[in-house]
Amino acid sequence: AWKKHSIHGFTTKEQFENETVRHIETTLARSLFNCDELAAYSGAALAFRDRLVIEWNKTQQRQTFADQKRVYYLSLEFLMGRALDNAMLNVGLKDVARDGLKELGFRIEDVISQEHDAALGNGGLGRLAACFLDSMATLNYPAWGYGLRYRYGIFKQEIVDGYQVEIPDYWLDFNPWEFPRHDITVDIQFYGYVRKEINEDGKTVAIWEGGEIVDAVAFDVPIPGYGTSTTNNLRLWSSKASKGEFDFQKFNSGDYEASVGDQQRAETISAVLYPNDNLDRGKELRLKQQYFWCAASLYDIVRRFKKSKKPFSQFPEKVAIQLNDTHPTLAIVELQRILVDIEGLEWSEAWSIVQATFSYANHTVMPEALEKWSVPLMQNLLPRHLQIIYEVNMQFLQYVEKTFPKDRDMLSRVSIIEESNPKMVRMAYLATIGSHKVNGVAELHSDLIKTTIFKDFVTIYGPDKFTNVTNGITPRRWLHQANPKLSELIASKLGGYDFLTDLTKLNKLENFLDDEKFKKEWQAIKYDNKVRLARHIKETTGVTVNPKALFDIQVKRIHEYKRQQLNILGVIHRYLSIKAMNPEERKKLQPRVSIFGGKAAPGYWMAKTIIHLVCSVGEVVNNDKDVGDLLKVVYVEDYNVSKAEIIVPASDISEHISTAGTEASGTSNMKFVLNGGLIIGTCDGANIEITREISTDNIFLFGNLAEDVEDLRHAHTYGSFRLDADLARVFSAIKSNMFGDASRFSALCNSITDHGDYYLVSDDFNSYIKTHELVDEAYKDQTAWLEKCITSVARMGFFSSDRCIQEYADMIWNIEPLDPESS
Ligand code: 26V
Repeated sequence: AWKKHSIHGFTTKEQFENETVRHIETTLARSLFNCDELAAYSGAALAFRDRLVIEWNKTQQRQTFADQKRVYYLSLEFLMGRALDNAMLNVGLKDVARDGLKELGFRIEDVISQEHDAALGNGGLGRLAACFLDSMATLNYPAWGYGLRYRYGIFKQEIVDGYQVEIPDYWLDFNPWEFPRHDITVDIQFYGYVRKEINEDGKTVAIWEGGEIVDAVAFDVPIPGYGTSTTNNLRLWSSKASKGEFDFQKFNSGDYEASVGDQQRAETISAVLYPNDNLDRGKELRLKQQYFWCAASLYDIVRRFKKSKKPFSQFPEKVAIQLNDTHPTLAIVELQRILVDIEGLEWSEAWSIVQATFSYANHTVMPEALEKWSVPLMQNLLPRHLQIIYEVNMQFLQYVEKTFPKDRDMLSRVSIIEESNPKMVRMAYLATIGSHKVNGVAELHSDLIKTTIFKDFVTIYGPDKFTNVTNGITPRRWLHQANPKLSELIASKLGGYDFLTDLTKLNKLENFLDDEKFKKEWQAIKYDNKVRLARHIKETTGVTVNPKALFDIQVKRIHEYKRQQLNILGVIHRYLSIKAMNPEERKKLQPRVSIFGGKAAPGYWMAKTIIHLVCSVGEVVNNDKDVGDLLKVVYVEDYNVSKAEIIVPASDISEHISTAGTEASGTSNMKFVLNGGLIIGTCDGANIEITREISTDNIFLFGNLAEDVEDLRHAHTYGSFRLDADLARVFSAIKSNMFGDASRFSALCNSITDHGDYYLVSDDFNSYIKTHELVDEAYKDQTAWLEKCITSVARMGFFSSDRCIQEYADMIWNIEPLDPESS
């Protein structure tokens, strides 16, 4: 009887217009007479949302019915960016929407740009999670994402007088892409104490009592796949005071300040994304966030499994849980607690289930980013979980002692508990012990973790537990959406858009390297993309840049290891060279625009100093009449996903210049090459595999190798090192107050000249400068340059996140796709 009521989404322009107008007039209760771009966005978004919801419901039903194994991707960050453009393209109705909006009097680009980015992440790790969701849906995998619904995403960055200023990012005013599920709430317990009790079977059981309860409320976000009706779910948890806990007594007795205080404390848990990446500060609220989200997600997953009435022994056949870094490691402990304390399983049976369920991806080797939680903090907040961690550790250490009796130091090295003061829980070790697979995110990185942080664990478990899955990016957002003209040109040559779902098909582009018309079109598209970025730069910074100049771009979080300081010191070197030239020499120079963008963690003082140096250099260089178009230096404010969609397609060369061995993978390197830009980079992270795919002819590599870093650092510490002469000149210029009061930059300069140059800026400086000269040289031959770009794009197939998800699915999760057409 319900069948005849089943709803279908719009497919024609007229239907789209009807739906959009209906939403504007009824859902939003607005008159069409004062319909602005924001209203048009809202109406269009709601029209597309309806379409997604229909497929979303069907997908969830289908997946429940099929009863296959599902994967749950636990990530504290999902850097989604905008949803409307993506929904239009994935559903295949962007052209319909463009025509419809035009008839209603709007340009589709203006409508799309009304949307606020969903910026629930810091950088690469969060964007990777977003690309994975896209690929999992596109490949029809039954997959859910679980995260936190932060009220404030990553802060908005303003540059004021050359300094970063942070503005809160309140993004939830109007968010048509989320569905509150007030019926799906979970009680989450904190603090309290553990009591032991003998139950009726004579077994000792642990009972966690007391403390406080906070409610987790589910908000669901539909994740459409490209060219498939599969629409997966991203579930984000929001915290609120539990009904039972909210103190009406206090409220009624007039002490509503205290009562509202309790409420605010509860809501604080999901209030804000921590804006650090790569620095662990061990704050209690962060641990609360982690447990809140893990406990809610695990409750949800176990509840879903229990509906199937299967025994828990089959849990790992139905459930795979992927940990995005160590942030969700408490989920391991929570599942063990549920199985033992609540479901009554034997410890060892429960632990086998846990290990078979979880897998852990490591995203950094930088020691300051490795999570550790103080034992007293955990004892207070999660007393039962700490007991479980101690028990897991004891059994693990007993095994290690038995297996490696000769290595007495091994026990203290591999113990989950670091014997410091206070004692610390090492989350990466716990994640490794509780998982059946551990992976790094690029080959070099996966090798490095096996020889550094997890060396002993390779000895203990054997090498097969550790594997590599090189990161990837979704070609839907990072080619088709960000660079529609290039995507169209490629499609015209390859006979359709199949490359968007099988990126290796790009290799056929190499057949067109002699096609002059094709190459002209390619070049024209790059130029248009540069004009678009130049316009953005003009509007936001006031600086005029010449789109004919070489665009040299470094956009990513600001961090010493990523070495934006190397870049800006190189720019100063270029400036000094220009100043020393006569007009004849200057004429032969290749004009350049050096473009920087990225946020510094609010407490990361050195990173903020780097931003200030870039802005100060820009101030001088951009106003120097001797220089003109030969060099411009700009800082693009508030780099985020939607800005990346403008910036990435406009690069001639981009910089991926981390100290060798420090950048786990990098993913923007892939985005830039896929959009027909070349890169200058170190032998680090995925740069190495990009080189292998596209060949050394098409990339500008420089600098020392990871294997030499230790010795070079040693040379700095023991004084057997001399500062590069060019770099010394750059420092003199800074010290002469050429870029304003030099004292503002002294800590930055001293870190290189006096404090060990940990990131090896001086060691790589000469090779960096020389390599940039090669770039200038190569750019002069525009035909050869263009051929390098096209060849590189043709060889980028490997870096699709589809390939990456396929590897996770086959090697780690052991899950099968569920084809929507087959049922
Ligand atoms: C760590 C921490 C430490 C505690 C405070 C908050 C916080 C937030 C994020 C992180 C993650 C650091 C690791 C990370 O972001 N790794 C990046 O992962 C990318 C995706 O695999 C990879 O491309 C980058 O090279 C890597 O730096």
